[in-house]
Amino acid sequence: MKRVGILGLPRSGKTTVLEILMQGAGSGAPGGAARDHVGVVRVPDERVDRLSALYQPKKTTYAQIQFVDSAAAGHTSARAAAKGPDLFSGVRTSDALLLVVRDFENPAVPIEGGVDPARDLRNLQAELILNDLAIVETRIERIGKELRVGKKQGEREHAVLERLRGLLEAERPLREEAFDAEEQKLLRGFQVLSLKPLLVVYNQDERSTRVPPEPGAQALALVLRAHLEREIVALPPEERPAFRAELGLAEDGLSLLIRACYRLLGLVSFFTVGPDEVRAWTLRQGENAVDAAGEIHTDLAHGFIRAEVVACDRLLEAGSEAKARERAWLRLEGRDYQVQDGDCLEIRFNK
Ligand SMILES: Nc1nc2c(ncn2[C@@H]2O[C@H](COP(=O)(O)OP(=O)(O)OP(=O)(O)O)[C@@H](O)[C@H]2O)c(=O)[nH]1
Ligand SMILES: [Mg+2]
Repeated sequence: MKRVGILGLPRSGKTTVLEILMQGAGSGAPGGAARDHVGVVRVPDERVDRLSALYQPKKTTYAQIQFVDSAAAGHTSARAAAKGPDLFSGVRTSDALLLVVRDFENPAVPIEGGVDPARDLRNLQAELILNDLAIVETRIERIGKELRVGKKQGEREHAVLERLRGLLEAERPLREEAFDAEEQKLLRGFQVLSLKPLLVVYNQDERSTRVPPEPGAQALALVLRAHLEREIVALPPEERPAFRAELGLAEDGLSLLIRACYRLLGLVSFFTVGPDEVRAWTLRQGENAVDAAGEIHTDLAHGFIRAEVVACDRLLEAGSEAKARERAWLRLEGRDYQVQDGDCLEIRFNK
């Protein structure tokens, strides 16, 4: 399951955003700001509904994305100096970041210097870069020591780290850079934050007409009226559309956010079908049949032989796997097959 980490300055609306994502169902564990709140969000998908209508399975499972509401950003350096807890630990292993930026007036929640989302966004981005720089420098120091005592295997890593340091010192987020396969592999181990795809959310009130700035490569920005959206998800589902129409809001905030995360992460959905379960899974675009098998179970990836593939539209049109096979719409694909959005897969594997 893909994880999206929610970050933002204190009182910017992070928890409110998570509550919307949870469709007003509550975000789970109560607790103070320092504690991570986790929400698993069901991804609405009418293809799953249609497959489920066809198979009448015992169970229907939608794709899920996990959202983590982290502790507030800010004061990281002071904390680091005091060797306090890592404020970003909750989002360090996430696949993408959702940055909540305050763009609402609220006298009950004062903000130093007044509401200024562009300033806050700049500060947050700088915070991520500084945090990455600290990681990179610590690692450079350690490898430097090893190199001095004659351990040569760190040379390549050292070169990559020096490149990262140069970029970060120039205040360039790593997500905007191109890295080759070897560098990417190294980077994964560092868990750097400015490399993660970024969704910037301006949390706006009715008065604001600010437009978020161009967020750069591998990033998206959107406007959300979190306060209002939360009121809407607090209503029973059948009352929501009318209320939304009354307010002149087109798409609901929930699906807006989820679709943005899908696009940002370059996600595709694939399905497994049968009388027991119809289920949607997510992969990153470009991932192959073995990756798909691994999402389902590691055993399936290890013993992978072949995948039987049919596009879900075709399967729905044929009405059954047998009829799809008759029409030669089912294909056998090997390990390297790039899974397409909407594929139904059956993995053949050795136990
Ligand atoms: N007027 C107004 N108030 C908002 C809006 N969004 C959030 N708030 C309020 O601002 C306060 C902070 O919102 P939260 O969602 O708790 O923000 P947070 O980022 O999780 O806060 P911390 O976890 O304490 O850092 C709450 O009192 C919200 O009701 C908004 O769009 N308009
Ligand atoms: Mg909060």
